[in-house]
Amino acid sequence: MESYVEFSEEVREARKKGQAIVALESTIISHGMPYPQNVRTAREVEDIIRSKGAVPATIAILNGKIKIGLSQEELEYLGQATGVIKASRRDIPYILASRKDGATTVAATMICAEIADIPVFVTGGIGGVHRNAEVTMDISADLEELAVSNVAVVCAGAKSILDIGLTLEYLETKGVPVLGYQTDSLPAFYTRTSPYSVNNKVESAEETAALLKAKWDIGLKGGVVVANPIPEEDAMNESEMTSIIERALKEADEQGIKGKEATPFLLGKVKELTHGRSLKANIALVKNNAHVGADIAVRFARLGKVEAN
Ligand code: PSU
Ligand code: MN
Repeated sequence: MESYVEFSEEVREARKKGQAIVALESTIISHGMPYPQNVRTAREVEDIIRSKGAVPATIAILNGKIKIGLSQEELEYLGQATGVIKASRRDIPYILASRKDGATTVAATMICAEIADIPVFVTGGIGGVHRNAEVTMDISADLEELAVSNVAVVCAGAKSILDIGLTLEYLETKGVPVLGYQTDSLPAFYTRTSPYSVNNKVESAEETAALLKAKWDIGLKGGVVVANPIPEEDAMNESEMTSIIERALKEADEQGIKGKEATPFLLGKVKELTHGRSLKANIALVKNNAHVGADIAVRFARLGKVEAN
C-alpha cells in the first residue's frame, strides 16, 4: 500500500499530531470548474478549513501515486492540465499502473480518504441516479461507494440534473443516512430546498459527529451524506434552474453524451445557459460546505480523543 500513497508534509504532520483532517476531491477542479476559478476556489476552500483548526487534504492521483494533500504547484497543474483522467473507482487501477494523472470523483476520493483514515470529506455535489436511468442505467459509482466506505460526505445535496427521488431511494436501499444540516428539506445544490425530505435533520457539528461515531462504533459500514444548503444570498431561482436543466438534458440527449462525460457536460451547459451564475453559486456552496465539514471533522476528532482517555 505505501508504495501507492504519498502524503503532503502538512497532512503527515497533522496525522502525527492527531489533528482533524478534511478530504477534498479533485474532479471538481479539473472537470467541474474552469480555470482559473477552479484553482482559486480550491485554495480558498483549503484556507477556510485551516481557519477552522483542521487540515485540508486535497486528493488526486499524480504520476501514478495517490496524493493525500497537494502542493500549490500540484493544484495549479491539476487546474490547467488537459490530460487528467476523471477517476472513479473503476479507473484507479489503470491510472496507478500506467503512472497517469487522475482527478478523483466523490467515489474515488472516498476510497483514498478511507485508506488515509480521513473520516470527513467536503465537496459540492455528489453523483446520483440520473434521470431516465431506468433506460440508460446511469447511476453514479458515488452511491455504491457511500454504501461501503466509512466517510461522511458534506455536500449541497443532489442536483436536479439527477433524479433526486430515485437517488434517495437508492441511498435508502444501501443504508446510507441522508442528513439535512439545519434543514428538513433535501437541498438541490443551486437551491436550498427540493420537494424531498432528508432522513434526519441535524442541528450542529456536534450532533453530526455523534451520529458518525455511533454508526461506525457499532460496525455499520458505509458513508453518510450531510446535505448543507447553499447560503440564501447565493441560491438560484428554482423555476429558472428547472428550465435550464431541462434544456441542458435535452442537448446532452441530442448529442448522445453518456457515461462519465454526462456530469461534466451538464455542468458546463448549465454554466453556459446561466451566463456563469451557476459557477458563482457552485463556488459559494463549496466554501459553505468547507465551514461545516471542518467543524464536523474537529468535533469528530475530539470524540475520538475522549474515547482514548
Ligand atoms: N457534481 C458537481 N460538480 C462535480 C461533480 C458532481 O456539481 O464536479 C463530480 C464529482 O466528482 C462527482 C462526479 O463525484 O462528478 C460524479 O460523476 P458521475 O456522475 O460520472 O459519477
Ligand atoms: Mn454516470
